[in-house]
Amino acid sequence: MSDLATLTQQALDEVAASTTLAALGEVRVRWLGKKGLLTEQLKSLGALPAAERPAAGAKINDAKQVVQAAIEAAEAKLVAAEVEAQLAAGRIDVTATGRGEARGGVHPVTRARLRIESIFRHSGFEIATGPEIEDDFHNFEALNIPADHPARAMHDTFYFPDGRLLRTHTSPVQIRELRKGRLPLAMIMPGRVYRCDYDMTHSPMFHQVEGLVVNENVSFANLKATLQGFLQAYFERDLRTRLRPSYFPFTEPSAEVDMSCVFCNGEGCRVCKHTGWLEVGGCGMVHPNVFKAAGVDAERWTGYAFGMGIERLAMLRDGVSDLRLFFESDLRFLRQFGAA
Ligand code: 2NL
Repeated sequence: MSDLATLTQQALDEVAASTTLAALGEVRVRWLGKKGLLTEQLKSLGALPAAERPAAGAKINDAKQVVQAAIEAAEAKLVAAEVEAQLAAGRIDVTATGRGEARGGVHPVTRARLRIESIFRHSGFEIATGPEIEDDFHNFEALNIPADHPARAMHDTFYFPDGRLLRTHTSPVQIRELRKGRLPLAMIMPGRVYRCDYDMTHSPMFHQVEGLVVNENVSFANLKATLQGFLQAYFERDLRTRLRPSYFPFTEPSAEVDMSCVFCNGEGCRVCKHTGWLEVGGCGMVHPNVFKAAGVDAERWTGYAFGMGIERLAMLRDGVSDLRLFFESDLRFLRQFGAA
């Protein structure tokens, strides 16, 4: 029985050396299992004289108890360590500095529209909006564009099966406002418009801003002054404007609006094709037929109207050379405007 102490110490050493619960389980089986090394000692009791057996048996059971207790203590430690490790792995430092949030931003076309709205609002214009799905009357008929008019083909209109359409300009909003009969008025109508067209300089959806001023004795000179004042405010510099005779069914007389080139100050460069001028829109005096369709007394009231492309204004101010960049949602482009 002298080697019982040695065996016990050996078992305790193995318990101490076990660094995992699995290893500890193996130690338990090796020493305390049915065929364990300490359990086997009980079988050797038969070789002893009967008088010595009880004392020897008690010693073996004591040894088993010591090893059993050591295993349980080691097991408790390993379980506690495992729980600690799991907690540490899932720990969140609530005092850590945040990574910051991507805040998003305003699209360059929207920024241009807001800038345009602000300038006109400061000179007494109201801002009106209307539906993007329109009917033939508001988009064409009331604007002096009858069914057989070549301007209809020009507009490349998107039609719905029921005859309604995506508005090709924001003029129908002006018809809706005129029909409310609240005169005099000074308004701009910004918004999305649609034409079946796509290349370097055309997008099937783009933005337009139209303006309309109706009062007694409104003149072509008032129109030119408004456009000149707006363009100077928008581009933040002195520039010249020029009205070139043109044709629109809804205005008479009609003109194209040119401004001196903002890149060369009218000297001539690649952007203005060496003319010194950039075309930025169209305008004219409201045609009597438009007033008639809108229920406005053309004998008493006069009006001017104009239209400009918002993308065109944004491109010229921000130096963007391809219209399509506005519609591709490329963050490398958008981030240059503080957007996205
Ligand atoms: C352009 C030309 C223009 C108008 C729009 C208008 C609206 C009514 C009556 C008369 Cl209700 N005119 N709008 C007039 C002249 C030109 O737009 O080049 N736009 C981008």
